[in-house]
Parts: sequence; structure tokens; C-alpha cells
Amino acid sequence: MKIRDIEKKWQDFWENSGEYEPKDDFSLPKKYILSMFPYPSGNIHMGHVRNYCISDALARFYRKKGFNVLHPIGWDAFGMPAENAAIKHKTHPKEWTYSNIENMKKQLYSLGFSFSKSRDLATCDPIYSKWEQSLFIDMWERGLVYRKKGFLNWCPNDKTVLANEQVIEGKCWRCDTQVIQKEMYQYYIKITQYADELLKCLDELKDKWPNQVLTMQRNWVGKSNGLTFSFKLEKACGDISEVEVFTTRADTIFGVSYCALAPEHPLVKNLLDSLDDDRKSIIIRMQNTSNKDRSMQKKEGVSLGINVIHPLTNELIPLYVANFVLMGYGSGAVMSVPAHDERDYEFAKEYSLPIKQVIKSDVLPYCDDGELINSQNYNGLDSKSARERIIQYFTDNNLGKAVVNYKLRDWGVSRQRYWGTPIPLIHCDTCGIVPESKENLPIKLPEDVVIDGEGNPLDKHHSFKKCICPKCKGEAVRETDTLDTFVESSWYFLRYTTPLDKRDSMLLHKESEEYWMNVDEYVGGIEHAILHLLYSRFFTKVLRDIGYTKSSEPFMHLLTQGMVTKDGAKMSKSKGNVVDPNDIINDYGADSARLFILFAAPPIKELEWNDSALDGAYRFINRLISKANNMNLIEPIESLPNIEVSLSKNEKYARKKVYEALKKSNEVFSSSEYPFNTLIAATMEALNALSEQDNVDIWREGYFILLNILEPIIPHICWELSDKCFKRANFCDIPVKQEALKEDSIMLAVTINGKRRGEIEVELGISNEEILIKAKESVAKWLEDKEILKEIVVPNKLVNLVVK
Ligand code: ANZ
Ligand code: ZN
Repeated sequence: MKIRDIEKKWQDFWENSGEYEPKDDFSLPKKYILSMFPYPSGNIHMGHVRNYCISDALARFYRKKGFNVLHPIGWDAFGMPAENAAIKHKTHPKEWTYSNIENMKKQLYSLGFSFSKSRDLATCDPIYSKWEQSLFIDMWERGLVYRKKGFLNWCPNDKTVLANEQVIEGKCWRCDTQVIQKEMYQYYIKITQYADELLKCLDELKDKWPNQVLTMQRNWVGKSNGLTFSFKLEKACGDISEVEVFTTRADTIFGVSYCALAPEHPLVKNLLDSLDDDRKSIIIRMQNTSNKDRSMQKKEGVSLGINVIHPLTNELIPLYVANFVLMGYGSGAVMSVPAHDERDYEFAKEYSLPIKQVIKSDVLPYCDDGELINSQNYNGLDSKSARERIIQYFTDNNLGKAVVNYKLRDWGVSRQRYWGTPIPLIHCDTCGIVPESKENLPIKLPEDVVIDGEGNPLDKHHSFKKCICPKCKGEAVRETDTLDTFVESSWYFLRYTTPLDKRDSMLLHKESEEYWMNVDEYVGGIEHAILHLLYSRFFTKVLRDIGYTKSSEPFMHLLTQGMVTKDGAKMSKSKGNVVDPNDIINDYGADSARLFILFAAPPIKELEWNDSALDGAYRFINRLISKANNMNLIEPIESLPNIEVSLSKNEKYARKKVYEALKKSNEVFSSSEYPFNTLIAATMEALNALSEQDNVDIWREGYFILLNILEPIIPHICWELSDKCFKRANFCDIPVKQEALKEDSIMLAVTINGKRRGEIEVELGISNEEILIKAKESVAKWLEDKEILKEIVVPNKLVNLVVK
């Protein structure tokens, strides 16, 4: 049979036997192995293949160890590309999405992944929406969702909100119009309420998640302790008479040489009309630049022509607007200390502002802690105690207070698009914003929509919008925003645990959820190190507080796989260096592809595509088949042979290599980064060693073990051969036989006066006298005419002879 036919045969067998479905027996030990679910873009790419090769190896390994394994797959099926495709190809997003899912399922099938198909899900399924909407209402009722105005990218020509990806160099991707920042109502989820817990729980994940990811999450939550206080305006301006600032460096307060406001600061609004046209237009341009773009531009600003008063020195300090001050952080205003802050320094240089040094150092800007100078009675203190003393002074005199600030912002979840989960809220003139009543869920997307890239199609759909207020039963208008697709991916791993037949009637099936959670191993790309993982951790805590789960942290162990590259660059359509998994499967078969991917690099490292290594994988698989044929192993046996004690050197060596590979397999699967490459290398060595001898019993035992070890990696061929050679009997956990690993002899170095002069092989357990005789023989020519003063045997290492 050809390799492709063998593969097909076993794929169909696995499918029909339900071999890989999780069992409902909750008394079994379990493993929940999960790959990040794919977006149904149309075709699987090598990154997907790598992802599932890793998780599939884990899932198969644990099944063989007797675990009940959940290894599900689903589809992150809402989102923009479906709408873009609808605009471009005049298809419906739903059709496009489901046909992509079908196509990708076929591709995954042909790779032989052992997915728990009975737990499949697609997030665009109305049943998924139903429970997501229900959860959203729970959150609304707990005050975890609110509505407020926020800035969005807006294309004035298409009259539509744009996602960040749709803004190319400040312009609309469709019509090239300059994008502006428009303030609109948005729904926000209060992730900030969990900021402290999200931070604290990271400690529990130490050594279980990659350090780099933990650091990124910590920085994203960004907790900082500091002081807020106000500078009085020299002259009040409208209703505003002071400017509040937040600083983490109260110790530098005597070094303030200007203050700066965010372009959106209310005081800027009050002052705007008093400014000349030049300054006005710069401010308006800054306001229309997204925060992300601002952060990449050079520091710029304008003077507002007014002063504030320093609270400790009463000096007059000029006030500026600056593009590096964010309205969303602290109070949207900063005290600037150019001598000790990079941004402040750059800005001061640009606008020739004074630079006052208050921390001792030879270079400026000096941004670390140090000894205070030019700071009145705080001189000589170190930064840390100065901060404490200054904050104390401000609190004691009611001038300011110590505060904790987080970088983490509440999560804006509303999107003005069609292909997403409808937000289950209703606008009623009498009752305000009311959640839809739960028995009316799911709110389904209407299918008869025009998707043309202008505005939100739902907003133009009258029968969708028209509804009844659940509270007063009057006429009302349905919300037309849909949810950010990150909401769906924040709880799908919980939803997988609920069996299909329970999914209509409940969000989570309690017993199943308790049994399967937490995810034991989560495998995915580093690009999700922040948002997806943070949102998922947050949702798990919210679901816990509502009472759906007892888990606080969803993912017990995280493996971030490296990128797949070719010719030194990430594989991507735009670079034209994509290798299509379909071609590889057709030319080499699934097992070769899987073997190559796990052999070419350890999972966490970058994987450089290499055609000749793929050939190598293909040859190894063929060798495995042909050796089995040559040695007549294909005659199935009922039980494993008993290997007798007296074996030749080569026979012993072959056996040892086989058991070493077995030991390696156990080590690799219990490590935290799963270096499958080392395990594969060990099986290759074992096959070579087996080939150096022709004892059929040793071949049989060797094959039995090698097929076992390799099954998680190249399952098709292992099932085929194990079926042929062993009727698949006992195809499971095997103990490592220590006696096979034992060395019969060891090498000892022989040194004379500490200089290495030779080497001897001695049998284990022989006496020192015998060792010395052998040693002296081996270095006889160095001993001629010499007197031996001392003979030293260091067990298992060396023999040293001291001579004169
Ligand atoms: C004076 C100062 C002197 C500062 C110095 C730093 C160094 P983290 O640590 O990230 O929390 N800041 C405060 N609000 C801001 C805003 N809305 N936009 C931009 N920057 C803002 O950062 C806190 C520091 O960032 C604060 O401490 C403030 O500058 C600035 F030698 O105050 B600092
Ligand atoms: Zn009402």
C-alpha cells in the first residue's frame, strides 16, 4: 500500500471508531490539551500545522498513558475578513465562513490529528451567540459593562468606523481619505476592576508560563504607585482653576520646568479659541491622530501661553500641550522634568525649555533613582525615601494624595460591524438602556443585509432594529453594535467542556466543566501573549464570580510555539514564501510532514523550512517500513519475546538504544518545553543500532517500543505497523527495563603524572588490581625506564600513575 492510502485508511478508522472522543467517565484521570482555535481564513497554513502537531503529540501521548483526553478544535468564526470578502466577492459572510470551515476541516483531517470532534464549535453559531449574550447580560447586571464616549477611527467619506488594521498610514484602506478620531458611544467591559487579581495570579503561573509572557502581561496591566496633586493656574480659565497631574517620581518635583496636557484635556478645549490659527491647527491635527501613531511620532507640542504655580516653590511654570501625554492615563496631564525623563528631555530640547537637575549624575537625562540635589531640605536623601517624604508632606498638607495607577484600560467591546455577536441591549425612550430578556436569546443576525463597506449594515436594517422594550413593553430600538471577536475567544475553552447535547440548554455543563477544567496544556502563538490570554484570564474570573466555574486561572501550562520561516523570513502571502501544507501532504504524506515539523526545531524555537530535512523525514518513515518487512516482523506475534541474557555486543547495544529512546520519550513529555527533536533523534539512533544486528527477538521488542514512542508523532505508520506486527496488542504504556540500560563496560582514562596518555575499556565490577594491570599495559611505552611511585584508581573515571 502507498503511504497516502495507509494514512487514509487509519484516518477513516479513527473517524468511524470514535477513538478520539473524550469519555464521560469522570473517574478517569484527565488531560485537557488545547491548541488556540483557528480563524477560518480558507486554508490552513504551516503555523496551524505546527500548532496541532504539538498538541496532537501531547494528546496521543496521554491517551496511551491511560488518560481521558479532551483535545478539541473549533472556529473563531466572526470578524472582519468575512465582511471584507463579502465586499470584494459579493458573497455572504456566513457562506464564506462556513465553506472555509469545511475546507479547513478536510485539510486537518488529512493530517490525522486526533481531535475530539464531538466538542466542535463555531463562534458564529447562534447557539454560541445565545450564551455569549446571556453572559453579557449577566455582566451588565453586575455593573461590569458600561457605555461611555470614546474615540474611534472614522472615515468621513465612507461614514464608517475603521479598525486599526484598516487605517493605513493615517488613511482609510478603501478610499484613501484622511481618517479622523471621532468621539462616539461605546460599550466597555470593566477589566480594570480585576487589575490587581490579574496581576497577583501571574505569580502562580511562574515556571508554568513562559517568563516573557508573564512579563508582557505584567507590563500591560502596568501598576504604578505615585502621587497626584494639582498646580494652580496663574489665572483661572473658564471653570478650570487648576491642573491635576500624576507622577511616579515625586522625588523630582523640584526639577519641574514645564507642565504638559494631553490634546484632549478639558483645559485645552477652554483655551483653544484664544490661540492663534497656527497653534490651533497643530492641536487639532494632534487630536485627529490615533494614540498609537502619536507614540511613534517625534515629540511635539505648543505653548498655551499661560502659567501654573509650583506648589512647593511658587515658581511660575509654563503650560504646554504635548503629543506624548495621553488623556486616558492618570489625569491627562504631567509635570515635566527634562533632566530625569527621556520624553520630557526630548521635548525640552525641541522647545528650548530649561533643564533643572535634581538627582546627582554626570549625564542627562538621568532616569534612575539617585541622591537628591537642588531640592531644598530634601537634599542628600535617596530617591526612594525622598518620594516617601514628599508624598507624606503632600498628604499631611492636603495638597495631594498617594495613588495607584494602572496602564490597563477598560475593554472597549463594541464594533460597528455586521459579522459579530449582536450586543443584547435595547434602547427605550422611557427606560433607557435595557438588556433583552433572556428568553428571547439568541438575538440572531439578519441574513438579508447589504454589505458595501459604508457604515454598519445592521444600522440600516429596520426590522432588526425594531423591537419591544422588555421592561415597559413599548416600542424600542435594538442596539446595532456587535461584540469584539476577542469576547468569543475569551470563553470558548470553557464551552468546549459542555457536550453537544447540553449546549442548547446551558452555558456550561457543571460536572463536565469541573472535570475538564483547567486546560492542562495550551499551545499557541506568542502574538496572543497579551490580549487573548489576558481577556481569557479575566473572563474566567468573571465566570467564577457569577458562579459558572470554580477556576480562577484557565491555563495551567502555556507553550508558545515559534514562527515558521522560510529563507529567513516569516512565511506569509505578502512575502511569497509560503509552503502549502496540501502540497506537502500530497507529495510526502502526513506523517513525513509531522515528523519534519517536530524534528526540525524544538516547539518554542523558530522553525526554518528545509526541503532536504523533509526528504530525510520521508526516508526515515520508509526505512521503518522496509526494515519491518526485511526482518519478517510482519508475521504478527501473540506476546513479546523474552530476551535471553547472553547477547552479543551489538545486540546489547541495540537494546540499550531502544530503551534509551523510551526513557527519552518519558522525559520529553514531562518536560515543560517538549523538545520532541531530541526524542526523534533517539529513535533514529535506535533504528540504526537495531540494523547493526539481526536477532529477530530484539527487532521485535525494539519495534514494539519504537512504534509506541513514535505514535504521537507519526501515528498513521505506527498504527499500520503495530497492527501488522503486534495486532495492536498491548499498544500502550511500557515500563523502562533498567537492566537493558545498564552499561556492561566503561571507558577509563589513563594518565601519567596527570597527563592523559591512553584509555581502557573495562567490564563493570572488575577489581582495582585487574584495572591497574590493563592500565599499565595500555601505556607501557610511557613507562619504560620509569619508577612507579603511586597508583590511583578513581572509580568510573580514570587511573593515574605517578612516576619518576
Ligand atoms: C514626573 C516625572 C519625572 C515622571 C521623571 C517620570 C520621570 P508609569 O511609570 O508608566 O506609570 N505621566 C503621567 N501621566 C501621563 C499621561 N497621561 N501621559 C503620559 N505620561 C504620563 O509613568 C508615570 C509617569 O508618566 C509619570 O511620572 C509622568 O511623568 C508620566 F523623572 O512625572 B512622571
Ligand atoms: Zn421601556
